Amino acid sequence: MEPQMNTSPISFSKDTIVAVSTPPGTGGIAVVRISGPEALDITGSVWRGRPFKGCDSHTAHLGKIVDEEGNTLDEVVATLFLAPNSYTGDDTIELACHGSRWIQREIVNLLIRSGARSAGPGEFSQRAFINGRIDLAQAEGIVDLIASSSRAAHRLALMQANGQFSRRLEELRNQLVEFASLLELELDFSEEDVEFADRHRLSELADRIIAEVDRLASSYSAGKAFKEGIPVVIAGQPNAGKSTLLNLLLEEDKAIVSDIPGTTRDIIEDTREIDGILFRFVDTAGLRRTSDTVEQMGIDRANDRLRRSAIILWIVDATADIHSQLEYIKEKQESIDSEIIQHLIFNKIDACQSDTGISPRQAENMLSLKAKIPSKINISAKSGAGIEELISQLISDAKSMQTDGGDIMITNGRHYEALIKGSTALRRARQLLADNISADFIAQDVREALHHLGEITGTITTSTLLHSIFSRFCIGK
Ligand SMILES: Nc1nc2c(ncn2[C@@H]2O[C@H](COP(=O)(O)OP(=O)(O)OP(=O)(O)O)[C@@H](O)[C@H]2O)c(=O)[nH]1
Ligand SMILES: [Mg+2]
Repeated sequence: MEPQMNTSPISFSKDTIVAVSTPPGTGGIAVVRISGPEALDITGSVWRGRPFKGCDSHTAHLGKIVDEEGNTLDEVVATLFLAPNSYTGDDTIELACHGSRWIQREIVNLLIRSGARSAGPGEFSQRAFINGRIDLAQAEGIVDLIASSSRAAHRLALMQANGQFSRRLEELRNQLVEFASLLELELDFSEEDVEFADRHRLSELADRIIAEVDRLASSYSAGKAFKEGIPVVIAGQPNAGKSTLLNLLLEEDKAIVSDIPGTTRDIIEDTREIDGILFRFVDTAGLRRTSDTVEQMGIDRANDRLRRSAIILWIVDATADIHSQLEYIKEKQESIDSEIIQHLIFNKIDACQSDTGISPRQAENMLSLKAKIPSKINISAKSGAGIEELISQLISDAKSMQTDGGDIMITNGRHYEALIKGSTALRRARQLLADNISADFIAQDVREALHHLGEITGTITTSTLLHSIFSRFCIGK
């Protein structure tokens, strides 16, 4: 019942590859990495120091790199990782040299002249995959780990890179294999009329697997938000103080502020890490009915971002007509998913004689009941009053998104697509079970589901898929 491995050839050669693994530019030190069956011989031919042959793995050695004329290029520290205990699974040497661009380039060129080949993007990781050191989901986790820019994004990437996500998928695949073997059993005994009891058990198992696949798939929108920054869209009527609030939240003069209504025309956004969570704050054009074509284009963009946000801050100018603003917001909410967290922010409280006179309950009643508007927060974007309350609200919103998705969250679009395809195939199988269709038809859908889940970790791969994944890595990784 295991799916057929895709037999399209994965093109890889067992030659020895070399690249600078540290970022381009000048630094205190740089690391040149060489990996492959000839790594020790090729490096050894330009090395003046203790011979590598006979050295233990995971040891560091001081020596010199010399060119064909015997000129010293640099004094370096060579760290040895012997197969199979290296990142790639092949013999690997990391040369820590002085960080001049010239030295880096000369050492790489010398190693190429001595028999190594310049590595393509992600080629070290691709070898690690081919040698069975890591699976595809782990390799993608490593890319995310390198790019991670907040504690939350780092945690999600690590979970993927260290194989926690892969193990969960493996469990799911095992359950599917069990499902498939139960189907076989039914086929074997179909003459003996035990079908009914078996089908009940099968349906239960299918439901459990579908629920878990769906849970993983549904964690994607939150997972993606944690990775790229949780989109918090600031919206409201012109002059409400949206850009002033954006600048306050970003701690930077990012957007132009003026008392002319309609100052902001385009989307202005940036990220900031707060309490280990990356937020993406988005300022938008003031919402109003307008005959100005350019302003209307800005408002269309604002509407688009509102629909794609995770959190909306509806800014109400407390010094202007509150009722008409709330009416307008209520109208806007019609086209917004009720899953999006929304808050009412009354701004300019410093300029109000008294409180806004509207209780949170009254404000909530005026707005659509289906929307999640847990709070009304009074702030002054100008003086900063109330901003701590707003920020702690945002942090608790983000944390609630995290627990909604359970412990493992997916952050990769490729994994999401595979899970959705897997779930669709399983739902078909579930329906066939309910309709009492013969087991061989059901088995076909189960095989398809196994195929899609296998694509995530690379049990099932094609060379096109591998190429598209590893080409997104940087050179030297
Ligand atoms: N008194 C007071 N004035 C504020 C406050 N926040 C913003 N303002 C003023 O309100 C005016 C409009 O502020 P903006 O931040 O440009 O408003 P906006 O919502 O971005 O406006 P548009 O871009 O036109 O939609 C400016 O003169 C700000 O100085 C506040 O908390 N208190
Ligand atoms: Mg503005």
